[in-house]
Amino acid sequence: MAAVVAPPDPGTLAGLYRQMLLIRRFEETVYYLFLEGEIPGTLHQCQGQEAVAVGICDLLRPTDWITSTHRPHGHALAKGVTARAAMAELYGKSTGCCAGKGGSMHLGDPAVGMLPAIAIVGAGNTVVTGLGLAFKLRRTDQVAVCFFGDGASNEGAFHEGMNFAAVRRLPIVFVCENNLYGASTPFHAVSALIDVADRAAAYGIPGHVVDGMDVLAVREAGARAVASARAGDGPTLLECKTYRFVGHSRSDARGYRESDEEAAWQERDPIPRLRAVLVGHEAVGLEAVEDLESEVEAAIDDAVEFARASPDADPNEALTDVYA
Ligand SMILES: Cc1ncc(C[n+]2csc(CCOP(=O)(O)OP(=O)(O)O)c2C)c(N)n1
Ligand SMILES: [Mg+2]
Repeated sequence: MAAVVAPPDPGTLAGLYRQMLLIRRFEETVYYLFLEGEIPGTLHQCQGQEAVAVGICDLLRPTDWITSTHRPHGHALAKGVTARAAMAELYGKSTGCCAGKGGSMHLGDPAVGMLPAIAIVGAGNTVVTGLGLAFKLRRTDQVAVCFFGDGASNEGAFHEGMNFAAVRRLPIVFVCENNLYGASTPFHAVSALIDVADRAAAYGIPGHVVDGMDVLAVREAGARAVASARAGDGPTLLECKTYRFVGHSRSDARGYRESDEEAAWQERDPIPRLRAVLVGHEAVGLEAVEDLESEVEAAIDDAVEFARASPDADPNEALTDVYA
């Protein structure tokens, strides 16, 4: 099949690397801040899965929308929530993207086209059809993307959402991040099919398996799906095979996984993979990559300082933005 996006120029490649690294460093930083008791609640982190959020969101416009899950940090940063606003939200500060009222599992901001994340597994798969239907009725060319996990693909809402989107030819891309586990349950124990993508056939829409550890592969497959949705040709299901390098949530010691399996996926880490391409690129090179890495470090340090210095969420604001 012919490519629908031009091969990424050096600026685009550097941008993809920067975004993935920003997400990785954000996650690594909040991991320690949480253990030190600075960040309340719990965390579901996405180290290892960065290529999916970044490869897809790079294709979207600010006016396109995404839905996300209990594991939303990467989606939020990739769609344009700033590191400051995301960090402050995790701290429960009034400067957070939801004024500190949502925390980790509800990151989002309508201003950048991200519905605050929904932690009910599979719920986004029907909510996204409301976005898609609105875009269609208003005759805009906006696209909605629904990020969800392999576990969500066994919820009724997954099937309802796909069926409704297919039958109404809604401008939606369903992006399954198949990280092999729903909490501690391996996908093969709860699905007779190996590939979630095969389920698309039941709804008469295209379904594709994508290497979710390769940001360029995700971007290429995503471009086709986004273009098709924007052109009015209806939804696509993309299944990105990926892996979370960390536990399901902060209390998970990962006893249900073999260390060989973890090591094999670590070998496919999408970040060093793209770094090698950039370092070897005649128009980029090591020095530019190192500059970019320093920038990311500074952005994360700045986000932490900003969050620490911000005021707590205001109890008087509890009901603001809750009811229309
Ligand atoms: C309807 C519902 N059932 C159960 C849960 C508890 N729960 C939270 S995350 C999760 C696993 C989800 O797995 P998956 O969809 O593969 O996403 P991943 O955690 O791998 O990103 C479960 C069972 C929930 N939040 N919502
Ligand atoms: Mg999963």
